[in-house]
Amino acid sequence: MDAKSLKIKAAAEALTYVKDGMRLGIGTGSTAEEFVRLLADKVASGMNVIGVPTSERTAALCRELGVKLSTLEETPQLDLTIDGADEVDPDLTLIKGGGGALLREKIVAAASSEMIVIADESKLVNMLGAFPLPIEVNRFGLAATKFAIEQAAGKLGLAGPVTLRMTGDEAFVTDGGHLILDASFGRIPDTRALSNALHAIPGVVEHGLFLGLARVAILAGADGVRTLRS
Ligand code: ABF
Repeated sequence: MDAKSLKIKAAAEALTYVKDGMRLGIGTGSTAEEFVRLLADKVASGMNVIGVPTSERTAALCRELGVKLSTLEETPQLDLTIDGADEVDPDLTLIKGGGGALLREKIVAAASSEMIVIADESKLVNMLGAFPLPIEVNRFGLAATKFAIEQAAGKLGLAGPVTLRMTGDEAFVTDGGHLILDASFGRIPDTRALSNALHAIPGVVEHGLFLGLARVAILAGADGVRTLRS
């Protein structure tokens, strides 16, 4: 089964958790886009939901397909967020941010009573870290922040290249106007310690480790859909 079909299967299963009247957080990435397409079909046939998008890209797709949008200013509490991930571990700790939307994704997930992750089963790993950890940073003091990240990681026994994400010749800029450093530290045995260490660095806006946010992961594979709960 091809990757797109797996994403559609995971998205379709997630849609069964969506009930009429819900306030939804809507994720970013190719799997979340499949969810938006299926949700739009439900909306077209009469389901009434509002969505808070986690990126401008997702907002544009929702508008195009007729999914009604809100903001966290208008709707500060959400019922359910559905989003993709770059890696998922068995405790449902995640690495996110490969799509560059981690800050809004984390704010939206934290504003939701529940978060469901949708992915193909290749995203499930025993220990996070093969996927480089995205870290959203302020533009000011970039080199100092990068140095501080390397130092903090070193104290936890983590090392590896920390590189500025680029789009062609230009630095990639997030929807919030920040930059992203991708940290290739390899396997991360203590995600809580790394999370705390990164949060202690002033230039770090947010990082892509999602701890304690996802309660359900829907993972699609050739043999069917598996639902993991934390
Ligand atoms: C977002 O999209 C991210 O946090 C993650 O980086 C990415 C996953 O994308 P895809 O579903 O395209 O693999 O959810």
